[in-house]
Amino acid sequence: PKSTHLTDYTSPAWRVPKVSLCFELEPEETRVTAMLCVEHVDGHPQRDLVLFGEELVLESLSQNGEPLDSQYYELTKDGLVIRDLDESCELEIVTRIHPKRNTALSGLYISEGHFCTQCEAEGFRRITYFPDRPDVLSVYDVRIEADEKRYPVLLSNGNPVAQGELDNGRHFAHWHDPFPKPSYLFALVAGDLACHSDQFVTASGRTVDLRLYVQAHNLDQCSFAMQALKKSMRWDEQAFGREYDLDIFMIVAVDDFNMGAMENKGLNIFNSKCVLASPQTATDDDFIMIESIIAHEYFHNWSGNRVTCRDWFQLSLKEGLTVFRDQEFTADQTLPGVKRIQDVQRLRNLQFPEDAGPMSHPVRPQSYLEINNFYTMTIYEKGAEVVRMLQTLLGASLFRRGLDLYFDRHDGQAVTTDDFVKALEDASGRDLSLFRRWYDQAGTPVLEIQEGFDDSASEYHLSLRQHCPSTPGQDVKMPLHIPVSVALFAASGEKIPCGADAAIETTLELTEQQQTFVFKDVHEPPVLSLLRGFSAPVIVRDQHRPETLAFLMQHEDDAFSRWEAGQRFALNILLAWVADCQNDRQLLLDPRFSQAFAALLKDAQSHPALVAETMTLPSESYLGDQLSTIDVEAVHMARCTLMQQLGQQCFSTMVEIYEKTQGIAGFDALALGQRRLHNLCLTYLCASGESEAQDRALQHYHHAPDMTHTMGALRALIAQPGEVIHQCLGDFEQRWKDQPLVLDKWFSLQAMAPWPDSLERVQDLMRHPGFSLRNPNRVRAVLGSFTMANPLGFHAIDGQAYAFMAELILELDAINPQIAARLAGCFSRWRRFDAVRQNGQQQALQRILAQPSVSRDLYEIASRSLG
Ligand code: B3K
Ligand code: ZN
Repeated sequence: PKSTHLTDYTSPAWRVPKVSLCFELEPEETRVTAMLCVEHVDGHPQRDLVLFGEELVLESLSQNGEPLDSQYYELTKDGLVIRDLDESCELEIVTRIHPKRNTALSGLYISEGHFCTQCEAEGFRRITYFPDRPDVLSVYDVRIEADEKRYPVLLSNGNPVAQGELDNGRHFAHWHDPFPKPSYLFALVAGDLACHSDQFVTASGRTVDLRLYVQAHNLDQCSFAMQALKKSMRWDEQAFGREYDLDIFMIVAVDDFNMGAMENKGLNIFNSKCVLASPQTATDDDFIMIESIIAHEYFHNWSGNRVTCRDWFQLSLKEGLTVFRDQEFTADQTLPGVKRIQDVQRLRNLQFPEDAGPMSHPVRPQSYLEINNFYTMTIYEKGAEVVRMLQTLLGASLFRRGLDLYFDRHDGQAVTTDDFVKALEDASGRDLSLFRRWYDQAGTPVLEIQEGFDDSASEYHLSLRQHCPSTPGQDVKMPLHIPVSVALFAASGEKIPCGADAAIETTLELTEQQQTFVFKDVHEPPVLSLLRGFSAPVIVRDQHRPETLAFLMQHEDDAFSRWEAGQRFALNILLAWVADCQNDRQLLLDPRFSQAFAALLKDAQSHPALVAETMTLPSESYLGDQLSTIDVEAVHMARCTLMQQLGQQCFSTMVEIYEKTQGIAGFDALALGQRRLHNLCLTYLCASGESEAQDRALQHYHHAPDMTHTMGALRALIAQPGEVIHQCLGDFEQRWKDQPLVLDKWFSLQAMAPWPDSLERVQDLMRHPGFSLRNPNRVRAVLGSFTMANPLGFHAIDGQAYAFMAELILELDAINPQIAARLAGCFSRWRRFDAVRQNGQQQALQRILAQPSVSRDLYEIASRSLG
């Protein structure tokens, strides 16, 4: 397979200002008649019209109503090349496609009897021959014809124009989208769907119809998503001055979907998992996730749709920016500090390892084989961090001015990340040329610090040094422009002025490999608070002593930094314990940590959410990342033992907190935090091993008023196999076996359970009548959870899980390459393990690559992982 390079980009030779599509829908075979107005770009050296196409049957082709003679076109393996067209003409292309056979879920396919589409990144070429690239923008007219009984609802982008009856029980609908858009934003839905509707009045007073389409039996799970949509629409007006632009905004929920959701213009299509929710079926975390995805897709209407990407190398232009926007939205709805902590955790647990492994790539990659493999943590989460740093450097108001200029200047265009940075430069007057390196340089920078205090001069000196480990294809790294927010604490816990105008917090700008910053008028050796709010996506190397960490846990006023002090403290202990496990030493808890932990619990009443985050120990995968060789058993043992000891030592306090946070209702930040704490205390109580705790958990399960509590009990119990958890799991299955989205929680929990015989259990789950390899949610629930969240099971030393997964991934590849490729990411960290596990994973990757029919998606992941 051939890779695509950023440096090979050339602008399109042909424009397609207008497209009319007519779909004659039938599951087995659908006819698509496409009418393209094409115009050659004056002076463009390329004269041939190159159209992409995949899995299409060409029925006919004509220019201005005249059939094209076969000497003027050529069918290639990637599509269709047409020669000697008039400079400007109308091209009619009739193709046939096979929605029912489309198990890849890209292009037009069927989910639960409904037609739906997924065109990003390159699915439109599976619908018709087209210049399927994001820099070709067209106005779409879409006519859909289908059987009226089976498909009463017919939807596409834009505004509805007409609908009516046809012969033979068929009907049609006609949609027009006045905003020029790239083909990846095209969407069509047809089916027997129920509708939950509402309205929204925009800031300028236009009324927009809002519609949420779901299967009739899910109509009672729509109201939360609708509220979230309205909140998002209002928030984007208030926070960013962005108003909605069509007369109607639709969301459709489908059960079979490769990812979370898709921002098609005016017609967002969602994985039903990311829409449907009621307190009975969804946890607090589900609700928060749903709200943020609704917001994310809605925000794309400006950051992605009105202003889109020139090519797929610019993907983070829309994704990084939109993640940043949805993070800001959620922060505004809840507690900003807690939201920041969660985002940092996500980045560290998922993006840092990606950037430290064989799949590492810059926020703007240089090349790819299959673009669908590049919807990564780096593009999304690191991309959002890059935007956040820009905001930090410019300050909120200049940043906002820059964004306004960006949207204004590029409305209706397909642009690059450079255009984005340029708009920020022009609006702020700042030079961001050095900053641009963040887009091109892969890897997580490491900051090293050195402190000095000059008593006689009353000066505190802080030296910062940056370096970035080399990444595949990038050996030489340049210094980056890194905003480092700092504050200084006096021993009293008061902050010492350290910035201009005696500010108590300041942002240092590190632009060289090493710089020393001098703080004057500092009269005692201060305690440094570094990288407040996690002001840059970097790793800080320092040797914080336990006393300093305990001090910061107590006095920090920046939520992230306070949490961070607790995490570091726990991390130091856990890492020492991993070594102790490996050397058969006893695991003895540093009393300073128990004290700090106990002190933390005192704040449970006032800051439940923050305390809950701080009580949550670093994940096993993050711990593994800190070791030179990942030792899954020792890591698991160390972490479980710390939970056990903390549970034992703080048992009565936790019981107290648990009881005080019982029966909390409501969805405000306080209630969310209290419920989180409630469940977490139960987990610690169970971890203590006291039998009383198990009884409590069983009661908790049986009296759970909602799914948040139900899952709280199951999660607390899952750490230990036994009678109680099996009883609860059996009950859960009976209760929810007909609700696939809820049953996924049951699948996932068991696939993650760190019990012996994990592989057999996973194989059993796959034989469950509710499981199917064809449904991405089921695959993620069972196999995604097993490979990503059950290190003990997946990395079992006998290597059986590796071999099993290799075969399964190949089986899946024949059904759905995107899902197979995602899953294959489980082998990408193989070099980080011991020799036996390295060998097992290498063999799995080689087995995958030995398959002659392997897809491009899977080939790219497996071959890059193997290195
Ligand atoms: N833009 C889509 C992701 C498309 C993934 C294609 N493989 C959803 C989102 O990020 O909003
Ligand atoms: Zn997105």
